[in-house]
Amino acid sequence: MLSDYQDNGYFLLKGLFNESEIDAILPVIDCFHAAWQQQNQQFYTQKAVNSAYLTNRKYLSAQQRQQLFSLLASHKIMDILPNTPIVTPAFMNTQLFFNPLNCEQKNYWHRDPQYHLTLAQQQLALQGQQVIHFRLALADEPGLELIPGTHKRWDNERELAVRLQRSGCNNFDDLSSGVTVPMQKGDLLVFSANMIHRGIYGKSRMALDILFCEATAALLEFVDDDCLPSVESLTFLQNPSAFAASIAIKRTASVPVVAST
Ligand SMILES: O=C(O)CCC(=O)C(=O)O
Repeated sequence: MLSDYQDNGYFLLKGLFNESEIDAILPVIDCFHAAWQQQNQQFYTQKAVNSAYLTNRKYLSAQQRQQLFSLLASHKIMDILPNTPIVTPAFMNTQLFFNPLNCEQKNYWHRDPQYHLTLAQQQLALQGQQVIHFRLALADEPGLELIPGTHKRWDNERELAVRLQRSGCNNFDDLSSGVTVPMQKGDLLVFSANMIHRGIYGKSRMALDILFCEATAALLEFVDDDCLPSVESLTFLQNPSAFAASIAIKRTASVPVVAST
């Protein structure tokens, strides 16, 4: 897995979770999604393809949040992190990807950091600290299209023109370097946030995305305190180390020592 990640920037784990494990978390996801839609009606109806901050207290009960934290800190998820280049993993955020209401809406090629970094900074980020997506398919979905190797190389001329909509290109134009990775319910796709990618809309897609990063203050600046579990509840999680790392950095205190169960 690690060499796949190093070479291509991604790997797919088929059937990591079984049907009943996914079904157990769906009521929590559905509850979040319904409440989020209500609060973000205009955005949802006009163009949204994802929401974020699922573990925030705003939408879920304490019990629902704990159920979600238990999944995110499960051995199944956490045991994959040593197969990535992240040395000290910290939890960053969660996102939920769904279909846009408008069936005509086009998907778009991007690198995640392009929305907050200059081009020069994006280039530098290719050698810097990693942010990695763990995308868990909650239903069968067309998946993602990824450009292998772009987690460590810069765009070629065509990729850059498409991604940035230059020289008459659109960010939804096809790129011959793209590889489509369809996903089935329970599959987990691990991929670099830096690489060029786009979602593929269709089916009843619903994917939970967990973002992990290297435990550095610069990256954890993006973490919302209200999305983290309480220190007391960490002991109930199978492997709380990524949450503990985020809490410690956010509090600029030492990492709480919590044994894995
Ligand atoms: O599924 C999508 O629509 C896009 C996914 C994506 O861009 C991401 O996870 O960063």
